[in-house]
Amino acid sequence: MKFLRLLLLLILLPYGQLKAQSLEDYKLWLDYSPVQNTDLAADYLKITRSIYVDDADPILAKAKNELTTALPQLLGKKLVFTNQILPENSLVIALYENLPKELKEQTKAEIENSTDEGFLIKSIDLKGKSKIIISAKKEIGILYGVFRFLHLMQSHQDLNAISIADSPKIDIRMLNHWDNLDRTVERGYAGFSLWNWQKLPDYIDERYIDYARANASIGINATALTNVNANALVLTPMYLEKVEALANVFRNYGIKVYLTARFSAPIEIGNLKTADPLDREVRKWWKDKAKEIYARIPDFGGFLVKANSEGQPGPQNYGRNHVDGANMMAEALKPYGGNVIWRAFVYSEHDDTDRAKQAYDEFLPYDGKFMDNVLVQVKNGPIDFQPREPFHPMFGALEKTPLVMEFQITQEYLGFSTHLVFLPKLFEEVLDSDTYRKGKGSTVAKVIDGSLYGNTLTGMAGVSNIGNDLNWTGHPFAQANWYGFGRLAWDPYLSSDNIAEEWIRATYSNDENFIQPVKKMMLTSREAVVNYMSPLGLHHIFDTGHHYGPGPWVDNLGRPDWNPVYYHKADSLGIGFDRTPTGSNATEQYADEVAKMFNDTDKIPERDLLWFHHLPWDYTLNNGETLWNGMALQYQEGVDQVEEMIRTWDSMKSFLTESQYNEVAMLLKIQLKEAKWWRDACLLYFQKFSDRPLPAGVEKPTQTLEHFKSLKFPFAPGIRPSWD
Ligand code: GCV
Repeated sequence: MKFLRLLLLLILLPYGQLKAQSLEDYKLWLDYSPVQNTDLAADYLKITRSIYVDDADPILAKAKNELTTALPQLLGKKLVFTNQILPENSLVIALYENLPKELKEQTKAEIENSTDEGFLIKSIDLKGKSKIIISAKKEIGILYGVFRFLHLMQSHQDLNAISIADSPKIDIRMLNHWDNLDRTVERGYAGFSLWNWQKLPDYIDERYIDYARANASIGINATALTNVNANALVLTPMYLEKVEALANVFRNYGIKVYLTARFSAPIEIGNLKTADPLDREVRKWWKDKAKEIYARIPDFGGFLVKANSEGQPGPQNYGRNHVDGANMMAEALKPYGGNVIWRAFVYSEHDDTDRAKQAYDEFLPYDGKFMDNVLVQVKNGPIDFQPREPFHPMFGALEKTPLVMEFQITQEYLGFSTHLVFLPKLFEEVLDSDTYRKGKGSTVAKVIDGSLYGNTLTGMAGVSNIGNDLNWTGHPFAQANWYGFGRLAWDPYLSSDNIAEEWIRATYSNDENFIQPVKKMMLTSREAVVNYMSPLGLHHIFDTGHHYGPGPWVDNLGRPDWNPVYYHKADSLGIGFDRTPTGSNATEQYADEVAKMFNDTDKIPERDLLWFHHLPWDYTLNNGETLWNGMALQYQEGVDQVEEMIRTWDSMKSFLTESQYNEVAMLLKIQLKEAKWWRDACLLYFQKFSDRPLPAGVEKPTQTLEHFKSLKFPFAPGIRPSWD
């Protein structure tokens, strides 16, 4: 009996631990744990003494719900809602139009300056009594304002003299799910898709609601549910009914649903013989499809399209071009206010031009030719979500076409959800880059928010890292990348430093002794991964298919530009891709000032050196080291940085529950092992060309090159089952 009890205990123990861990992680940054600071808690109790909330609408009701969930947890007290706006209310949450005259007067200026999604949180004095007003022009502004207000309490901010008027700077703030209908997720590392197509439309998983809450809390207002490598079936009535059910949930959080539209859908599900965008029947098919969708989902966002890219069908299959294809769909969606988001991630197997140049070459001539409800979505860099890329030359070059920024939140090339990498640092670097298209200060952020060329429709998309893992994102710190993406889509001028701090406070702790070291760890983590994977501008040296581990030696794939050797071009003389006028001349696609900087080895930031130059192994770096030694030392530095991250995390133990500590500690250990794998595999391989010893300070390789080359991962997560 005793033995049986022990056995049972042993079996159940890990589950108990898992449960505790998952419950903590599941809450994301919406963890409303009690405010420990007693002065602040007393202030907050005063502020929430009597609350009036408009709730005569489903979105407003969600705002009230959130307060009802959060405040008792934060403050340990039941709420008192009043049903009348009274001078004695300490917290008034209402649409501007419903505010009494005296309150309108005190909020008018800020509300007038806000957009339809903006909000105001303001402490004011009325008849000698101070109170806080959360107001907005529209319901969604109230929901955003309430989430911000709760965040301020979560992060222990003084609310006594608060005055925050904030509106999003970008219109479409969107997640792109690369989720397949069989629930696998392309490049997904957090389990299966959240969308349970089999149980939809009748079964509404609680997760859909929590997903929507999390998104609304950071201002994400759009979601493309399905993979850009699209399946036409999602446009059939059976699936549209399921999509409608999701849209009904998301609408109440201000989130619009988009679908990926497979270009050949008229053939595959419409029984037509062609998908030619100039064919009358095809055009009618898309119009009818749009009508059918809007009958179900009146606020449907539109279509996201990957066409003529990596085997996806598109207008070029019929001798037409991207404008023909995009405008055909745009015409169908236009009567209902829908948009087409057309991706610019194109490169052709029939074109031997440097892959980094192809999208710009293809799209530049189309500038000004798209309908006004077409946006072109461009990846942050010209190749493919590498740990570091220079900004995409299309940003700033197209003046009349709204460009949507596409970031990848899921870590396809950054260690999946195993490595801790804080991506807002990468996003910020891109957004701050200066295109010089209208003189100094023409940053990518200004292109994206439309201010550089006065675009009226703007967008930012993030390829989601969310799955049905208990903690949503696989790695607890990967939650910060979802959070940070949302914050930057709201305001592309925020600093990654502030975002990290906001996230730490809301997720883990408000103690400075925890915040400062952990923030430092997060902010360094991006440079660490660049150092141990691809320093000095190296890129795309990943092993085939899975894009996880190193594979700089790969040279046997069907197309030259799928092979790492195409990108690093290491030989006995040196290493790097010459993209200056003596090479592929990709630099000519940038404004003169930028091209000059990239062309000149004295001016180019060293971080981009080998992206643009092929340089001898003995080339002298800024720190006086030869290129070979400097490169080797940077690989080592990446490893050292992960070791430092481990030390930091270890020293934070006292702030964490055991499970919180353990999960990250285990992941960091894997990260260290794999940082060494990257360092050793790359250096051993490049050493064959450099023919030089490893400099002092670089540790001896852990294995032979043959060993690293022999590693295969046929079942790595996220790989597409077939390229159809
Ligand atoms: C969805 C890269 C990825 C593919 C992805 C593609 C894209 O090539 O490896 O999985 O396909 O980008 O962005 O369309």
